Amino acid sequence: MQPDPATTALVIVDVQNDFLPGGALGVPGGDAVIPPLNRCASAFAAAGRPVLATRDRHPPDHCSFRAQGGPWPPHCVDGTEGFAFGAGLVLPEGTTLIDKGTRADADAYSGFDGTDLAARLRSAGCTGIVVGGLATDYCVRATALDGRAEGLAVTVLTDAVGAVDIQPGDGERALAEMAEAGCTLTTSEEICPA
Ligand code: VGL
Ligand code: ZN
Repeated sequence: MQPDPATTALVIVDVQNDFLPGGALGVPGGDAVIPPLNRCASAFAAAGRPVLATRDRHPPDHCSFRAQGGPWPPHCVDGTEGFAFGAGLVLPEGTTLIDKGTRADADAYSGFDGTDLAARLRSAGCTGIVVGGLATDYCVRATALDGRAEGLAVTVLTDAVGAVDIQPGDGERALAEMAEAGCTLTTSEEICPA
């Protein structure tokens, strides 16, 4: 089932160098998300549908970093190369950027957490989102689940997400959880045929 084109936005989650191979928290094979996301971004923009891109944007002393007692190595520190979008990602003109995790004392996996993403979508008349990016088991999961909690129709592009998989199967479990919460799992081919 195709999402209603008139009211659906594309939300690209955290396709940043630190989540790509070679990055501080690199997702194995993570660059495979870029071609399908580029294709969908271009198709959404051509159809006049909103494209939004989230960024993990941490200060150097962020609470999620090990030095502060958090679980992660330093990553996506504002202004660093790791914070930058992957070089191959092509965001259409007019893409709305959503920064999260910007406060030292609070983490934010979800693109909705502490941001104006929900308000932006509402003001654009969106009742649904199509989600892809990194990482399946963290920020994609949290964004998709929060989208459902916001009452949005949520479609997750299974060929345009990649998992950290700290425990083997984390990505697959996250996808199952998203489906259980009412997200539609499909491929970029279904939504944006090549
Ligand atoms: C993420 C771990 C820490 C993500 C962000 O974007 O999935 N994962 N910060
Ligand atoms: Zn982070």
